[in-house]
Amino acid sequence: MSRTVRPVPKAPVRIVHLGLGAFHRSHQAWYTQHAGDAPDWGIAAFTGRRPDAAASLSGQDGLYTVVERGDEGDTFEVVGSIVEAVDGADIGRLAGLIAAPGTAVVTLTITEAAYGLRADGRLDPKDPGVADDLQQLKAGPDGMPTTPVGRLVNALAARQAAGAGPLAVVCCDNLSHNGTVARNAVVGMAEAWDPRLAAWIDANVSFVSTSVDRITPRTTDADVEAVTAACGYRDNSPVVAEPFRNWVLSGDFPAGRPRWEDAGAVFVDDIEPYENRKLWLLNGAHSLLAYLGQLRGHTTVAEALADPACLAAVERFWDEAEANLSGAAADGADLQIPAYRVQLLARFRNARIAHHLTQIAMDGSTKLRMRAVPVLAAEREAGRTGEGAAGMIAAWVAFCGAATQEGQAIQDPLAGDIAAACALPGPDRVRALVALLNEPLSQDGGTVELVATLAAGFVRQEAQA
Ligand code: CS2
Repeated sequence: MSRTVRPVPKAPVRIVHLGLGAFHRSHQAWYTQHAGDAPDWGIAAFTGRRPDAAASLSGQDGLYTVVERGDEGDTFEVVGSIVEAVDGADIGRLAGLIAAPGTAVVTLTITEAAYGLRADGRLDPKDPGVADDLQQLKAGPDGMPTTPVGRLVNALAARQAAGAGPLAVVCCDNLSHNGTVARNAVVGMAEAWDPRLAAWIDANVSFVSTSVDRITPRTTDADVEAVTAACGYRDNSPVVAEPFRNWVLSGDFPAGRPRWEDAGAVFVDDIEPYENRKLWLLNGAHSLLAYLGQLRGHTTVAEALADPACLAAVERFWDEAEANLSGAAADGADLQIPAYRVQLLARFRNARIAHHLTQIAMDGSTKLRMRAVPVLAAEREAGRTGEGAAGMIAAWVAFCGAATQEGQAIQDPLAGDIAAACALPGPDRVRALVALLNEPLSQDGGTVELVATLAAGFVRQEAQA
């Protein structure tokens, strides 16, 4: 067992993170701990959807165990790079830290759905969170923005006022062009509040794009017990993750950054090929398994992949994705797609990682826009049916239909629209659901028909099971 404990004294806060959850702790915090200059880079992490995570971590001085769970067994490491864990509602502390000249980097894992953007990538002023936060920001010092983007914009205004200089915002959510998405959200909200702040952000804040990867299921009570048994101490907030990890980054760090490359992070000029490889092959297969697997009665990724029908659907989608992926990076580096696929199957088959399909199924409308739509659109453009990508959308359509019929809530930012679409008769229902993912595809009669036929097949299979 390897145990690395935080150097004493605590590293100074130079990174502020929004979205303190399991993935941040198994990924960016792990990389920061393993950077050669780790003693100079402490993280202050603010909670998002789980405010209790701050209290739990603070109770153990920010320290927690990363359980690296391989096929063969577990290894344990204490990570100490998070030096402050704060309830996200504490916008005063957030503004204070972001206004501090020593703060150089802001990292984000706020979920794909939290950027409040329309399908065209611009700020959606009708998004309830965006609309409410704009009112809060306009209310001045008494305002209490509640979305991560609203809170960040509020804090950047404090940095502008303090004259603390430039910094980098590093988006670590699974979105295509995630740096641009973050920029659109932050600058869009600033523009609607105070155009001078928007101009300052444009001139001083760089938005770094990244592709992040490490399978990190939700921690269970059994995981807590396993750490107690193996390590002899009680950790209320361990994180379980697969041994594999990957971080590709592209962009400027005007105020510096940790030497994450010492821990294996890779810095590139053009991130798109890496981003598409990961989003389409890994995340795409995940979403397909989440919907088709649940329809076929499976609970975890490993279980679903052991079902030949699910595996065949994944392979069909991967063949299409691969046909539309560039096999080389801008510098000519071979992206080794066939080997990447083989490695992914092994990662998914790690049965010691219980990665629940319900966790992946959340926020499907946002995820499928990035995971299925680009492949389907490219296939249609090439004059092919796109049956593999259509199959992922069909599995989602069938899943939404079944959940609605059974009266189960769908966790999705568009849950209301999904419910309204599911109430429509057959062909209209499929068209309306596809339109929530991509309007032009919903106008393509062949695609809608294919999705409808595939979705009907998925439902029938479940009924027979
Ligand atoms: C998953 C991802 O929940 C999901 O949507 O596809 O969280 C996935 O596990 C990570 O991106 C792996 O790096």
